Amino acid sequence: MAIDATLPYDPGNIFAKILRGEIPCKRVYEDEWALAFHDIAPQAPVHVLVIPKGEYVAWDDFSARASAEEIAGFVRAVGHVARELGLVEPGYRLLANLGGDGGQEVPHLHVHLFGGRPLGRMIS
Ligand code: IU
Repeated sequence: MAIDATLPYDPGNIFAKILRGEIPCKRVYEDEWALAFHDIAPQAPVHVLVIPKGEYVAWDDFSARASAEEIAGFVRAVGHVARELGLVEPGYRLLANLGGDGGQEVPHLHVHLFGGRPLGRMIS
């Protein structure tokens, strides 16, 4: 079910549990700022989620509240994962859903990284 991205952060959300190690994930990469893991329902041959370690519901509060260090760390982690997966050539797609109209289902910011096949104009 899509979420309201203006609600306060819920530490009981599933990605918070993954970050705390309470629920397993297929980890791709982790550093001080971010964790990357395979999506459980992949929409492409490569479908990885990259999440910040801080408590942010979505792009909105992350872009408004996160420190420059957190933002830089997260953005660098996304780029690093894509490079490590060999996706720069032939290419990839990043996607962040926000709120009900965006179709966001998990209330912890996550960037989808899609690749491994030609992706067409959009994934909707
Ligand atoms: P969305 O941007 O919030 O719509 O995407 C949530 C994604 O999280 C979606 O692709 C799910 O398949 C994925 N996911 C997951 O990888 N592990 C989980 O335990 C749950 C959702 I719940």
